[in-house]
Amino acid sequence: MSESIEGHGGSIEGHGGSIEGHGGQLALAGLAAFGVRELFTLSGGHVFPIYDAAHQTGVRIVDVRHEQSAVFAAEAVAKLQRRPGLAVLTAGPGVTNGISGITSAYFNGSPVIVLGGRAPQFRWGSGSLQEIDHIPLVSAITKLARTVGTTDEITGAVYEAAVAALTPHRGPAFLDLPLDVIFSFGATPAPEPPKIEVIEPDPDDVAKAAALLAGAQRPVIIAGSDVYAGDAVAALREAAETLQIPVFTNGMGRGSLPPEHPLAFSRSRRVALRGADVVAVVGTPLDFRLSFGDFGEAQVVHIVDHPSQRATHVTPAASPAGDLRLILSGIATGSGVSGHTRDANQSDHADWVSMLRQAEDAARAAEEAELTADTDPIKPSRVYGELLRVLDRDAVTIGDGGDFVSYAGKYLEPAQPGTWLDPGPYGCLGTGLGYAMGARLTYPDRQICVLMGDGAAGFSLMDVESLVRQKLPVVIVVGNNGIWGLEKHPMRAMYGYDVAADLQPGLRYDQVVAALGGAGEVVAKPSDLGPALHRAFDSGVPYLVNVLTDPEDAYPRSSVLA
Ligand SMILES: Cc1ncc(C[n+]2csc(CCOP(=O)(O)OP(=O)(O)O)c2C)c(N)n1
Ligand SMILES: [Mg+2]
Repeated sequence: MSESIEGHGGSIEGHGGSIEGHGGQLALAGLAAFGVRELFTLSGGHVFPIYDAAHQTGVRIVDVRHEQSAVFAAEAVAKLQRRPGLAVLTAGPGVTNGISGITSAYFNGSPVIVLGGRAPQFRWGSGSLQEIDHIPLVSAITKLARTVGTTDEITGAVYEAAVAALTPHRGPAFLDLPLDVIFSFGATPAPEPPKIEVIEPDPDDVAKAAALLAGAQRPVIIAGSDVYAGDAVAALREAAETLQIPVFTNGMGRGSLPPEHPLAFSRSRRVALRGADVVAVVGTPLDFRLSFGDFGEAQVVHIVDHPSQRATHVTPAASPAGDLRLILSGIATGSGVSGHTRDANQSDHADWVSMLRQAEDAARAAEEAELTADTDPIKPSRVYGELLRVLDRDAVTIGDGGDFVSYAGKYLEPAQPGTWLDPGPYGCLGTGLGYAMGARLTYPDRQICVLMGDGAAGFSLMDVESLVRQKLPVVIVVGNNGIWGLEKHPMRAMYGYDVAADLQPGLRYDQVVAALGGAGEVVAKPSDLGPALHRAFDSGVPYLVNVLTDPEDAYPRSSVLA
């Protein structure tokens, strides 16, 4: 079979398993087998050959107004679709503008590929435009970072980068392509169909974890992003149902069990962690979101997708590392549990589950007043009370902000896995519109809704222009309290005053969106929220609902920084 893709002055030929073309064509050829259908970028001459290759091969070019949005969009694609998301950044400032996005992908274990331009190597050191060695800048925040030295190597290097990004523990990979390398022509063998290594867990580690969970009286599972990334949601559910273990979730793990599932819990986490005798944390680090793995008297089982992810600051009672499907299935079947069968050892934990259900129900009942609060100014919780009525079960919700997004995490309940995007433990503001772009491209027909603080809005709102131009409608709900709430309230509490924490009150972010070609409106009364949200989802354009919320309202939290 012979395939030919005509390029600008070149062609990519498949003759007996070899491909030829310019550097851009050779780069995209390296990703052909990975299902990459789009690239996110902001124009720069250093990477024109990649655009030419995309243009010729039907890879959609989605261009943005700040490189961080390109990387965040690629990350959303990677997170939601579990395949490489591609960002193409021009040399120098293009790459450095992408650094927060790459770092977020690194913290989130997202398989993002960043292809950077690079000043020509034939006169390296002479002071070419945008000449900087990116590799030292990105080495600490990628799984693989290197400069491709010859045109013939490009396909193989890109392929290798994609395999590295997809191999657990997943994460971003970076290549830069010097101007003289990418504009030249070369030839290379066609890559083999990719095989991603399945990491076999140590059976003794699995047996230890299985025995602890099977023998526990008051077990709890906390499932995080790698459960979704590792396609282990079904295995998680099997383990939870077989052993009757209550499940809490964070990150992309949210929605692994639908909210109505008898073992799905969210509000009673504190009660659960205080009362548990065994806590199994699956596919997420024992970081600040999980009190650093300190659950009082409970024994900790840390289940990770690669040995590198084992916590070093705690000593878990067991820590199986490897393919999460294998580990969770092993736990479900009592794999390697010696001395007794799982059934004989298993209790149904009925009292424990029902105690947690009572705590859960009580917390939910107490929230009702918050969700329906009819105050002036509007309480942020009321925004979520209204959204819960409007959102479809498969809606993708995205959080970008401080307190306003903490409420989103609390009140929005993803009904399916892979429908919630937050910035993850790196906590970078500004993910909002990039994530929305990636989500809209992934799901052309679903509701895509960004929950944004007014402060967070400043980082990416200009990319409404990119969304409008590329016909990617999304709904943006801004909790406009006129402050950097998650900073102002803590600073006041600490110092008795605050600085650098005020924004313009009542700012018309909706008019910004309208000026960029979208639409929007201000909402100042609780009763206007519902109709405004319906108009937003019906509008078919990027639409910003600018909700003026109460600046005195502070999300109740125990710790901000540690
Ligand atoms: C890029 C970046 N800069 C600064 C911060 C620190 N920070 C965390 S939350 C927050 C306040 C967010 O304010 P806003 O988006 O208005 O949400 P609110 O808390 O007011 O609801 C800030 C500044 C951060 N996390 N990321
Ligand atoms: Mg704010």
